[in-house]
Formats: sequence, structure tokens, C-alpha cells
Amino acid sequence: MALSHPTTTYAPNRVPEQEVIERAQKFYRQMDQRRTVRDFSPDPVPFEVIEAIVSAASTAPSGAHKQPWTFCVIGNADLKKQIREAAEKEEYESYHGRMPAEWLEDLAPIGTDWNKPFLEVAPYLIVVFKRAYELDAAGTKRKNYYVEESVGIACGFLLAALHNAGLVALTHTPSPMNFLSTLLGRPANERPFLLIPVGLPLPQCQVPALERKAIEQVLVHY
Ligand code: IYR
Repeated sequence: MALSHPTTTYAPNRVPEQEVIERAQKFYRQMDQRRTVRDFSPDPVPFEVIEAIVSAASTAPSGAHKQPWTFCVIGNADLKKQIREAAEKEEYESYHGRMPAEWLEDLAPIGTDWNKPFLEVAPYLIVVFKRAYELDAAGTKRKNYYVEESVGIACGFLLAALHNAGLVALTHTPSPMNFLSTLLGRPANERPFLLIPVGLPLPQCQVPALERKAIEQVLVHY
């Protein structure tokens, strides 16, 4: 059986080389301003901003174009409170025995602990789910491919889109995360991937004094 794969013309304008260089360097300078933030302002953010940002994330490439992601956006105060309480319960156990000494040592400079007030303060929580498989109309399982890679790339797009819009985020991974499936009533083919509080930073909010690796440490030119 011959499978059809229709194509469509893709002809973006060629950008002049000097402009390519300038755009690339400008984008790097913008991205270098991004910081992970834990001190959120409770100020609201219009939902249409979140919609555009999730739309940008959902343009990511994915294995066999399966788009194996769902972005659950929580603005409801009561649900945020329930998520905070469940996350803190897990995190308390993690910080008091589940995380090995080396992990706690690596986190010490970042200053995190089991308290997660940002889960209630941030105007939105975006819970990203990876879809392990799909169910077709007959209820038969259909595979998704490179799900971790695809959803990871989509989350990268999401973080870049948030930063571009002037918002801040935290890539939070309470562990284990299955409480999110229960609280949000997600189907069995979805697994929580990342919990991303989103909003505006508190004025003068503090972040760890971090340095990024130099280009020579991360780029090997053959
Ligand atoms: N999930 C915990 C611990 C944690 C782990 C890493 I790796 C971090 O970079 C930061 C925190 C928490 O969210 O506190």
C-alpha cells in the first residue's frame, strides 16, 4: 500500500548574512538575561499571554509529529493550594531522607528546601504532561516516539517564549510527581513531566549568583 505524504512549499525569505550574525548574537544576549525565579509577584497575567506561550511551545518538533504533550494551566487558587500541599508533602520526605547527601550538597548553593510557596503565589502553574501513547478511535494503543526529547524541546520553547514576553518561570520537579495526575484527573496515557510556575518576579527578587559555562567549555568545533 502506497502511503501518501503530501507536501507544502516552505520558502522563508533568505536573511542576509550580516543580519543572521546580528540576530543570532542578539538572541543570545536576550536568552542570557533569563533566570529561574522562585520569588513570584502575585500580580495577574492575562490568559491570552499564556495561550500564546503554550501555542509557541506546541510548535516544537516531535517524533513522527505526534506532538506528545499536554499543557495544563492552573489559575484556580484552590487547586494551586492543593498542588502546593501535595508537592510540599513529597518534597518534605525528599529533603528529609530520600535525597542522598551528594544531591543535598549540590543544592545547598541554590538554597532550596521543601517549602514551595511559589506554587500558590504565581498566577499560573503550567503542568506539562508527556503522552506515552495515544488511543485511536477503536481504543487501540498507538505509539509515540522520542517522547522525552520531544516534550523537553517543547518545554525549552515554552521557557524561551515566557522570557521573550517578559515573564519568569521555575522549572520545578517535585518528586515523585504522580499526585499531579490525580489532582488534575489526567488520563492513563499522560505522565507529569515538569511543573512550571509562571508569572512576574517580585521587585528586587533574589536569585543565586550563578555563572554560565564559557563557550569554550560547551562548544567543540571540529
Ligand atoms: N525537587 C526538589 C529538589 C531540587 C532538585 C534539583 I536537580 C534542583 O535544581 C532544585 C531542586 C525541589 O524542587 O526543591
